[in-house]
Amino acid sequence: MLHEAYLGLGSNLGDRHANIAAGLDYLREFASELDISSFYETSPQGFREQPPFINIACRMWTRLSPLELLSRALEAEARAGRVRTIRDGPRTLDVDILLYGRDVLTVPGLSIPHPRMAERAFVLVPLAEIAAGALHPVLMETVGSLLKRIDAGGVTRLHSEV
Ligand code: GSY
Repeated sequence: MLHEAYLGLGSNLGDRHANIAAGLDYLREFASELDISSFYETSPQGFREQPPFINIACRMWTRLSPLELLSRALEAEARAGRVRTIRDGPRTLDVDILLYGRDVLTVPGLSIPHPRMAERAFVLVPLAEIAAGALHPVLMETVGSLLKRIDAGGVTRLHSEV
């Protein structure tokens, strides 16, 4: 059975475009369809003393379970050479599962929907571009409606997918 999942990708170390493009190539191995937002340059949120990020969102249809998808997300990060040092610090590639259909799930290492997505402009702006009508199954609001509630400053559209 195919499941619709939304992922967010980000990079602020090394060749940010290449890191995200490589992450997308890897996702294509197990996505039967992949829709990709534009690339956005975004100011760092959380730990602010770090370089700007490039963030994107994508929608896929996949046969993978949430935990299988998590394991592939971690593999994509590892392939990009990600080393976990400072919490919330710079990274070559970050791959977060944002939504998985309307599933609500919390297990060690994984919460779906992503627990901080509703407060993050770097998530909601790219996501709203491809899925303004997608429902957050806990807040019971669409992505477009969540975006209207936050300050979307610090997010600049660069270009569509390369
Ligand atoms: O999991 C998200 C990593 N991250 C980001 C990010 O991807 N983009 C921006 N702009 N700020 C961030 N802070 C953290 S942590």
